[in-house]
Amino acid sequence: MAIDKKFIDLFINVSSKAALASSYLVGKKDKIAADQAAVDSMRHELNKISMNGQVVIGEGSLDEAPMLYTGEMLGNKKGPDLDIAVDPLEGTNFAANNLPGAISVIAIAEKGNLFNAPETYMEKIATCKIDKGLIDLDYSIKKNITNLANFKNKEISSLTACLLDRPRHKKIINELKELNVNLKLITDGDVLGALYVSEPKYDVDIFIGVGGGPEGVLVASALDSYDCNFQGRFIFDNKEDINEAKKMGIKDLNKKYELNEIIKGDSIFCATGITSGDILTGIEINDKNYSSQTLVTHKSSGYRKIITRSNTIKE
Ligand code: VTB
Repeated sequence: MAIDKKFIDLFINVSSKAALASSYLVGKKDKIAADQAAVDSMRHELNKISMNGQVVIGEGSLDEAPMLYTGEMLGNKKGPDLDIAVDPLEGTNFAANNLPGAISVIAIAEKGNLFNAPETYMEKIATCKIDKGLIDLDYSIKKNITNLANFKNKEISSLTACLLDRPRHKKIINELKELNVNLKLITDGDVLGALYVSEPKYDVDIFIGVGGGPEGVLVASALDSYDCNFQGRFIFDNKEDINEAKKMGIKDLNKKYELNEIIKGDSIFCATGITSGDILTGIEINDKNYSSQTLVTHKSSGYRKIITRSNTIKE
């Protein structure tokens, strides 16, 4: 079964409005307020859609977050059963400090097809489409990079790796430097970080490292539509997370998840720029109008586009 194309427009509207709501708080040094504005808008807009939606990745659980919590039902119940993953404001630091790369993200799949990710860290690796078995989280950096260079018929020194700039990545960064791989270090926002591998124009050959698990699932849905390669492994390193994982039915805590285990079947992914970055222009407001840019994918129709829209701001 496919998700009807008419939903593409509806979800572009959801992420654009959330981005607009958050944009009023850009540079105001208040991450929580910027996030809350995006959350409130998303919830309001999602409830207008004819669907029987359920949040599988949201803003925490019911007791922690009043809105868009995992398990929350959304929509008017007069439509298909859908799984919904949201990150209303990905890059809260970017928005609070008016830095490039804040986005509003939503991904949708048919019920039961989107992995219900625990809120833990995840080891991730993403590249363009490659031959099976060429890149693996269990290989050394050297093996992955050499295999990728051979596959792309490129010199190792012309490859670029994107990673979150974190002390936990010191070893990987040093190994990449020794190999002469170019580095693109990002301070936050690893949804966009992983998305760089989707198109040659972004000039990133591999995304690697440890980031948020929910962000991994979100980006996997876009990478699936781009026919890219993604592997993820959750990190359960404390009792609480281990218990949570068990409650969620995860039996093998060290399992490596391939793309088709994270997202199955059809999906729609929308990411709207809040502040401008390498991939998306942020919200621009002119008097009573605003323009937004959204990266959209729809797996079954092969739709992959950056859509620019101008709309009137409703009071
Ligand atoms: C990433 C990134 C987020 O958190 O998942 C990262 O996508 C990972 O966590 O934008 P740490 O900051 O703890 O390393 C963010 O940077 C912030 O949620």
